[in-house]
Amino acid sequence: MTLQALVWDVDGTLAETEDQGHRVAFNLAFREAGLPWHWDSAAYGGLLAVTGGKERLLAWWQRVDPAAAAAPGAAATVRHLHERKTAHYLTLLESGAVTLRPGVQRLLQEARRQGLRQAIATTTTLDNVTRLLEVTLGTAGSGLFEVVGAGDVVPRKKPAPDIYHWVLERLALPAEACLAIEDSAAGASAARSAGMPVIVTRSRYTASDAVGAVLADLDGLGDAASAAGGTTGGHAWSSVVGVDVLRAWHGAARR
Ligand code: XBP
Ligand code: MG
Repeated sequence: MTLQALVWDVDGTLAETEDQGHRVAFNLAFREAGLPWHWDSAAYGGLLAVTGGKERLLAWWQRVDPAAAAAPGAAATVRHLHERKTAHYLTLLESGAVTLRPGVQRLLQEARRQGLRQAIATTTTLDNVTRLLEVTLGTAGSGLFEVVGAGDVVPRKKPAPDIYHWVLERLALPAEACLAIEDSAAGASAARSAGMPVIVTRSRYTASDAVGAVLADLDGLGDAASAAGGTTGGHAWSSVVGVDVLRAWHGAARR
């Protein structure tokens, strides 16, 4: 089956959003609420094992103060803290704290020119996606994506396949006609469980993730200034990821 759509993850894949974005925003929300919590860069890597900001917050709270995290009103506190975190994150995006990873804009535009359909499947909040696309790609940014699956539209976040199923239903395509671009073990697992072939462009916090079977395991998409590197089909690979390369990998997987 020929490749018809690219399905992009956001955090870690389109942009390195976690360390300078989400983590900073969580800490601002904690300080504002008078909480003595602070997530440093190193500790945050471990916290990412729980996907979803509200879920991550609750898991942390259960670890540091299980009684308080189980008390009535805890869920409302998590919701409030997360709302404030999202507000801080949006402000950070507007300040230019986060930029697209090398090669992302190039591949998005090339895919559009070649008539590939494009969608997003992410765990993060929809407003975060919309604002990231606006500040990095301008007002036409969101228009590149036919379907945006984000956050709480599904009950179970990655590594569950739910968000990929949600997106596939709206694209009205079989999973094998698509290719997911992910950066983490949880993301790769979500796509694979939905039956979608996947490539991984590892990000700051996912360098040592066990990503499982993927069409290509790379350090990025690469650009004219600097090639991407990694492995595909058990062989070392170094070049720039373009639509032709994606079509070849996708085709080889289907044979
Ligand atoms: C991203 C996430 C998100 C972000 C924070 O995972 O797990 O929780 O860290 O976003 P993926 P929210 O890249 O696999 O989609 O706070 O809006 O949930
Ligand atoms: Mg990701």
